[in-house]
Amino acid sequence: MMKSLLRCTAILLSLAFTEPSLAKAPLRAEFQCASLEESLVLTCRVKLLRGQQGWSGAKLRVSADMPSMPMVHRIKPVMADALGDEAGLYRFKLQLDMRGRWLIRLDVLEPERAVLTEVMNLP
Ligand SMILES: [Cu+2]
Repeated sequence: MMKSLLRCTAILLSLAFTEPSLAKAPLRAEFQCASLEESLVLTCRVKLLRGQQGWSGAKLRVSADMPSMPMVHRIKPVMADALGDEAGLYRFKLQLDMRGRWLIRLDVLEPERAVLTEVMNLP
């Protein structure tokens, strides 16, 4: 049933624009996404990490765009939900409107601002 299981544990660079402190470990996110057969709904878990520590309590907004088709898609942003069973674990569901290569954008809104991105292929 889970036809396309997209796994990604890439280390993402935080495009942080508020934290000048070099003492802080970088923020990163590990995505695990899946879509049901024929479906354009991408269901993801994301683990937010500060160094090796799961980072809980963040407010996360998720959106997506196709790098190859800028301004064409209008994907409704969603807020991620915290999954209480593990520190730093969140989940979200994105309704996409096309197969192909998507750039998932994670906006960390609280307690500090950062942007994390990940490329996902919806085959
Ligand atoms: Cu497109």
